[in-house]
Amino acid sequence: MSDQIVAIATPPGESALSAIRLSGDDCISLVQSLTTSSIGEHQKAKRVLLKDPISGVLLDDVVVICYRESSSYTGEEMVEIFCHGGNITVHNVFNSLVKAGARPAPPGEFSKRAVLNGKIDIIQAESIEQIVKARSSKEAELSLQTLKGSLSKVLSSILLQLEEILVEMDARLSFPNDVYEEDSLVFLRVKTLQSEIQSLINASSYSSIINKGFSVVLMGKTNVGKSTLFNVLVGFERTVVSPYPSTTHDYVSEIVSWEGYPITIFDTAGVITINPSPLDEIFNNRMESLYDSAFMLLYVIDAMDCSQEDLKMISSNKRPNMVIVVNKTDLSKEDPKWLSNLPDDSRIVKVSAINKTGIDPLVTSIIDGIKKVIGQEPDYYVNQRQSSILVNINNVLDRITCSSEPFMDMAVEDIKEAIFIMKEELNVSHSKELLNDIFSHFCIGK
Ligand SMILES: Nc1nc2c(ncn2[C@@H]2O[C@H](COP(=O)(O)OP(=O)(O)OP(=O)(O)O)[C@@H](O)[C@H]2O)c(=O)[nH]1
Ligand SMILES: [Mg+2]
Repeated sequence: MSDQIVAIATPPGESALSAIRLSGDDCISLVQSLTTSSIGEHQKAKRVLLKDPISGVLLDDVVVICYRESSSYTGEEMVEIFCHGGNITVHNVFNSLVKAGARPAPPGEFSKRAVLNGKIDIIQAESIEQIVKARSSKEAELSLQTLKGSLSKVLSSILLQLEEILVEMDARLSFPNDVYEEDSLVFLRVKTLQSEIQSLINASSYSSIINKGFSVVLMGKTNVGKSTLFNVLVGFERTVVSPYPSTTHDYVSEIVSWEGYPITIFDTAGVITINPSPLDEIFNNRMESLYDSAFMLLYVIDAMDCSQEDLKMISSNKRPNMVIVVNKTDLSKEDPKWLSNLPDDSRIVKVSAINKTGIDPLVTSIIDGIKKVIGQEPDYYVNQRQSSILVNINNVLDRITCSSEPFMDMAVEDIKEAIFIMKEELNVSHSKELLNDIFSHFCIGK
């Protein structure tokens, strides 16, 4: 028997529609007690009037969809009610459902039930949360792959291989007189498996980069056109542009999404190295830490006015992810002479921010920089929790593969421990505490 739970599944505030979800035995009858129209047909949308079960007051004109256990999200009887949005009506409907006997669901309760009823595994449940919280389309795309089972499949295959290795090791201990290949070959299989696990751990750093996003910082002397370029890149007049030096103080940032990558672009105060005032020093220092933590630096120079100072700053901030942006090319017909003084491996893009020319090659160069660093895109999203468990498993397996002379009886125990961690913490079986911990981070109604 599962009790009936109810939650408002859409965020609060004014909106055309709000959704309420119910799950649990006989929850269709519970909703039926609020309407005189007959509901209950599986997966058929039905428009009905809902009334409070006690006072009989009209609550709302809603659309109801009922689901039978076999094809519902939770694996239990479910109802979804689409009512008018806003702050009042949806709460009235929700309160009446509670009065009729449903219990308000804590965060993640629906997904927890889906896992307990075998509709999805924990990895898939976590990917649903990642889809909901995704900050870029890349993150959502990867999480969707994980929901479709890409990561669960790889983990199941690793578990299967561990179990096969265990059988093999057990046989050698139980029947020592049988003829086997050398023991070292079994230990080699463990090593191969570890590199598979390692590639999942590597995928987690990809996932975390995709989650955090990439910071692209504009740097350069005052008046070279950083803010003009910033406004072009972010697509609107976000920051003030003027012909007066030091227009931008401090920094300004905006998030853009190019090819699905979340990118935060920073416009900064121009660097003042000659006779800086105490205030200039404060801004210079503040910008320094931004340059240091940047994923990519766009060093902007004025095509008509490049000095030794620029060359000095380029070489002192040099890093693989640096693009030298020559701006105001509309003012000079020929390439500035000092271009040849830049280091040979400099990536140079010529633009005119004011005329919006050369912007596409600059964007391409930023995206290429991102792709180069993140390398091969995995097929799944591996979150921090999953990654630390995988690191744990690899540490356990290291006891076998890092030992100069591993003993078979001790190796069996290590493999058993690795299997236990995989089953307990990653997927196959699950403790109640683990479920509670994971699902407490979920949204209400998920
Ligand atoms: N001709 C031309 N002028 C430009 C271009 N980009 C910017 N400018 C002009 O250069 C001046 C300075 O531009 P900003 O974008 O404020 O320069 P900045 O680097 O942000 O300056 P600070 O905030 O003072 O450091 C303004 O008058 C802009 O109109 C360009 O591509 N061509
Ligand atoms: Mg500026």
